[in-house]
Amino acid sequence: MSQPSVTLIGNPVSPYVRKILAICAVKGIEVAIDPITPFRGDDTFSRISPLRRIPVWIEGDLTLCDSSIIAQYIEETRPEPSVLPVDPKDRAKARWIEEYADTRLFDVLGWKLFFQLAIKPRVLKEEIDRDLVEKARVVEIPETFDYLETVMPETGFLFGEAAGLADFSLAPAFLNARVVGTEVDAGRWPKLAGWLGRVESDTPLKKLNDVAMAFMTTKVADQPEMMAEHGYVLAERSHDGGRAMRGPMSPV
Ligand SMILES: N[C@@H](CCC(=O)N[C@@H](CS)C(=O)NCC(=O)O)C(=O)O
Repeated sequence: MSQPSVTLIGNPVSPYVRKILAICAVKGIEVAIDPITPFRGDDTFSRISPLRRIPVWIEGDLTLCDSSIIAQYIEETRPEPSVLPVDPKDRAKARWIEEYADTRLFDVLGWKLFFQLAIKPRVLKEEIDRDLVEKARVVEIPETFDYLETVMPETGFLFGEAAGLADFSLAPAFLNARVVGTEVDAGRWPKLAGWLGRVESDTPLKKLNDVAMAFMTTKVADQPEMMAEHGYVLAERSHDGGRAMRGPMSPV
């Protein structure tokens, strides 16, 4: 099989990587994947991703960091089918939801839960900040879910009958929260729970979440092969540096 013209660096445990892979699935874009964990990136990875973050999109002489920049580039270069609503007001709202997902939601579900409870002990071999986790669970996550409940539709997806950028930005981090014990309580946040159920079962996120789960339970050395077994084309070169190292903006 010939190598796709795009390489995506990053593994599907990252909600930001699943955002991009879901958009690629909707638009039928083939990518070769280098499924590294950012904390294990090599020196070349530091050069092309100065924050040592995933995802990174490489296409010819273009290298892009940041899932929002990548998503926008994909939408501009492969507009069909669009992952944005038609109405300019709705487009702006969709971009706000992406921003909220990438900042506040990931702050609480990603950095304060998953990073503390899974990445620090397992990858970085560092101590968990239990107070931070407790505050996130008791105060910050409920506040975040309260807000999200106000933007959720009764049926369908955030902007209609097809899932798009806003849905694929928000939904992935809930898997990371779930694997460390935090679920959306459907009694307290019924619209959020209903929407999440639909995105996780009726869109490309279903398969991506399965792959993310498989990734988490596979030894590092076997992870690329596992991705290939799930039908992903592997990049010819890996940026895995073989050792754990924090990025310049990883929180404590
Ligand atoms: N704003 C960035 C955030 C990407 C990000 O934080 N990725 C995480 C993985 S989920 C990462 O690479 N973290 C490594 C680090 O910050 O050191 C985006 O949208 O791509």
